Amino acid sequence: MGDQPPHLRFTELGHRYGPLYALYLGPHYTVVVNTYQHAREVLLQRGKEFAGRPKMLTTELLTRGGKDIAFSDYSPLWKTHRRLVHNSFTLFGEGTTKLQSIVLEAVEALCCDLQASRGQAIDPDPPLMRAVTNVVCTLVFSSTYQHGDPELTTVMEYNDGIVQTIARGGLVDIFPWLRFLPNQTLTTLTECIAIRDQLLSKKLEEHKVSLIGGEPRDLLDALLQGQTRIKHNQGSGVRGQGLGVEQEEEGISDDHVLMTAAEVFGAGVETTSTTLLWVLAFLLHHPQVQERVQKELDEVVGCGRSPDVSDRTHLPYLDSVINEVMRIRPVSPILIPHTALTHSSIGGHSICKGSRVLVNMWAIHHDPEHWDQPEDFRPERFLDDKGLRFTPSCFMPFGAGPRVCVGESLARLELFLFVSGLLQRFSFSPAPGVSLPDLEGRLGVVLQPLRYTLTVTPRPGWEGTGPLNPRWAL
Ligand code: HEM
Ligand code: PLO
Repeated sequence: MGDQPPHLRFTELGHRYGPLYALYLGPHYTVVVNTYQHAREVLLQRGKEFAGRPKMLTTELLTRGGKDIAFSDYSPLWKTHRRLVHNSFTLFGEGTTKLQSIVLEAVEALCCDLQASRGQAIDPDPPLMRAVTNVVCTLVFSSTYQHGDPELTTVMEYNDGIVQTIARGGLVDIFPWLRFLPNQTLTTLTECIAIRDQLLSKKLEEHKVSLIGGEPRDLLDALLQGQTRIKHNQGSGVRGQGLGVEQEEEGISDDHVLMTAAEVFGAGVETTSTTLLWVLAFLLHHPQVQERVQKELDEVVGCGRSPDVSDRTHLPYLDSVINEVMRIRPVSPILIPHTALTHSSIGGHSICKGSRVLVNMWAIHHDPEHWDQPEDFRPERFLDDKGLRFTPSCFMPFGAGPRVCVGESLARLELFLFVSGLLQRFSFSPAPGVSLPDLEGRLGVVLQPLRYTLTVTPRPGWEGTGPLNPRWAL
């Protein structure tokens, strides 16, 4: 049992000791929540009381001491910062067609990449990673890269370096005194962060020089404009909005803008690419599900045009497949650790200020009290008996409450456009003679499937190579 990944170990301990228990992880008193009822208390009913984050060595390094959103502790400045990011997303992306066209372009490029495999077995990870990284690069700082661009390679390499070391850095975070030992992991992490910061600082400086008023070109523009607006308000002494003196002095610094860009980058790439890899892995195991999605796409979209967001309401089965994948393999199975900001309670048990709280979303998504045969992959559980969408409230892959994922709508848009675009054009099957993907996965910074291969077959009408086939020019 010692070798089990944390989400499974915490679930098993719940079966043994009851669903709410506390343990010491290194020196840290940690409460583990395994049921929907208790998760609702922590995330929603008393969400504010549990909206803190613990300080961890690796994430302090990653975020210049908490100048980001995800790993920063609760403070008035964090709240302003989170709101700024939210507004920037809305301003730049949601509700505009810009975001959709960025994603559709990446889907197109990915399809060309996959087409080029010509029936050979391939590992879907690198092309998916490239496509998703390109979306985020365009979204954050308006760069779109061609295949093999050295800057794209740098971005993918440093990101991978951070992912590998942050995951292994877990030990360092639990036992903080280990930081005094020579540690290759920390050295690599520091190096990758330096490369990331150099690249992003360059982008930031370029944006500052070329920034003009009006429509933001990308997220960096939107953040810089928001930063100026907030500074301006503070300058004119707006204290009535709960802005503390400390915040007026601090404000949203360039470091905050830089760390936000880095985080949107990291979160945008890791979570979306991993979810897409899980979708393909489950489709290889369940070819009948793949066929049913394709049938729905053929009926609703056909093959004369690419699927777009306006089709989403008419594709409930496709949505239910994405939901079922996020239920059965949540990429963030124990969310990000929370801390109690004040003395509080869960299920009537008192919880001291400063306690760490882990919400085990894995246990909640596999709780037989709420899900019939939770280990089975059954997208229909997200449909009612009329075939319409149905979302049980204990489905929370993005968390909930004050710390809910800020990228949820972006992620949902991307997942929809990628999955629909891919399944419209291709069928995915196991490579001949190779075993099906392992479905257990490995918990690093996110819960990922182990590497696997598959074969890509163009569907009827999509056989020609890209530009030769008029349909590819849609
Ligand atoms: C936080 C899930 C995509 C940005 C989180 C949390 C989860 C999550 C579970 C932690 C909630 C908590 O601690 O209570 C997911 C999933 C995604 C996804 C399943 C895709 C399938 C994204 C994307 C972005 C993003 C695309 C950025 C563009 C963030 C940020 C936070 C966060 C900044 C921290 C929020 C905070 O602490 O206040 N996400 N996420 N995520 N996510 Fe996502
Ligand atoms: C991924 C590697 C990047 O280089 C840095 C980074 C920033 C934000 C993190 C992300 C990493 C991993 C996934 C996280 C995300 C914030 C929210 C998201 C933890 C470490 C999830 C799903 O919880």
